[in-house]
Parts: sequence; C-alpha cells; structure tokens
Amino acid sequence: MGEEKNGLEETFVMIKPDGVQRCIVGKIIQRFEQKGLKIKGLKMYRMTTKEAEEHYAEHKDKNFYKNLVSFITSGPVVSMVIEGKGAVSIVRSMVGKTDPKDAASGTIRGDYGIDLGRNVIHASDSHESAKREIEQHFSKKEMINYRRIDEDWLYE
Ligand code: IDP
Ligand code: MG
Repeated sequence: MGEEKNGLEETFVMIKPDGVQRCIVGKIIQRFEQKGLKIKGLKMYRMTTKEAEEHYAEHKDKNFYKNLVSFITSGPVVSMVIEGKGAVSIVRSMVGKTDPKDAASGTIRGDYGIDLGRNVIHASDSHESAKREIEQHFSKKEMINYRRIDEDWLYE
C-alpha cells in the first residue's frame, strides 16, 4: 500500500454524501477509469459517527469538525481503492483544491462543487494517509488484484 517499488501506488477516494445525492457517482468513477487508474475496491456504505471521527481525526480541533462529521455521516458514501503509477498525487490533482471556488475547471471539485463544506469527494493527501485510510475503510477481501486489458497501452 502507499508507495510501491515500481511506482505503483494505492490511494483512497470517497464520494461524499452530496456527490451520491446529486447522482454524479457514475461520472466521477468514469473519470478515474478513463484516466487509466485501476479500481481495486468499490463499495457504498453509511459511516458511523465513530468511523467518521477516526477518518477525520487530524481535524478534531478545527471549528468545522463537528459539521464535517455530521455531514459525512448524513447519507451513504461511495468509496474506492484506486491503483496506478503515482496514483496518490494524480488523484489529488484530479480532485482539485479543497474549496471548489478555487478548484480549477476540469477537476472534480471545480466542475461539480460550489461550497467548501459540500466539495463532493475526499482523496488521500499522502502515501501515509492513503495507507491509513485504506486500512480503515477496506478489508483485504474487499480489494481485488487483476489486470486491466489495456495495461500495455497505459504503461510504457
Ligand atoms: P481535503 O479534503 O482537500 O484534504 P482538508 O483540509 O483535509 O481538505 O479538509 C477536510 C474536509 O473538511 C474538506 O474536504 C472540507 O469538506 C472540510 N473543510 C476543510 N476546511 C473547511 C473549512 O474551513 N470550513 C468548512 N469545512 C472545511
Ligand atoms: Mg485532507
């Protein structure tokens, strides 16, 4: 997990309750598929408060923490483990800046969001958080190793 020898990395992505309610799950998944990233795990679930507090532990002293936990538990989320060369930083750049008003057009937050507290998607910000978040949200059994048919055309 995180950074591996051949540059292959795994990262964690979660479409937040606003993205699910606004029915853009398919469009978001398609972006990752078309980029050439491999989806190794995919599921929908509703987080408990305890799970949300663990996921956002780094923000526990911030003034937005309570709202963040209550929002992320307000409905189902769709989470993925995504693999690819440089996946952690590629996915972060596809997601865009935290505040959708600053996120560039062409990024997920830039194209689908307006407000900071409704920014559609979460993505791991480093190899360490990717490892921690994958372990928190996915069991080994929920992650599949397989070959994409186009791998020879995606990687030199
Ligand atoms: P990130 O999601 O881009 O990694 P973080 O700083 O880790 O951004 O913040 C986690 C989440 O908390 C953000 O995605 C956003 O939903 C929310 N958030 C961050 N800063 C604020 C704020 O100042 N007010 C309200 N919500 C915030
Ligand atoms: Mg973050």
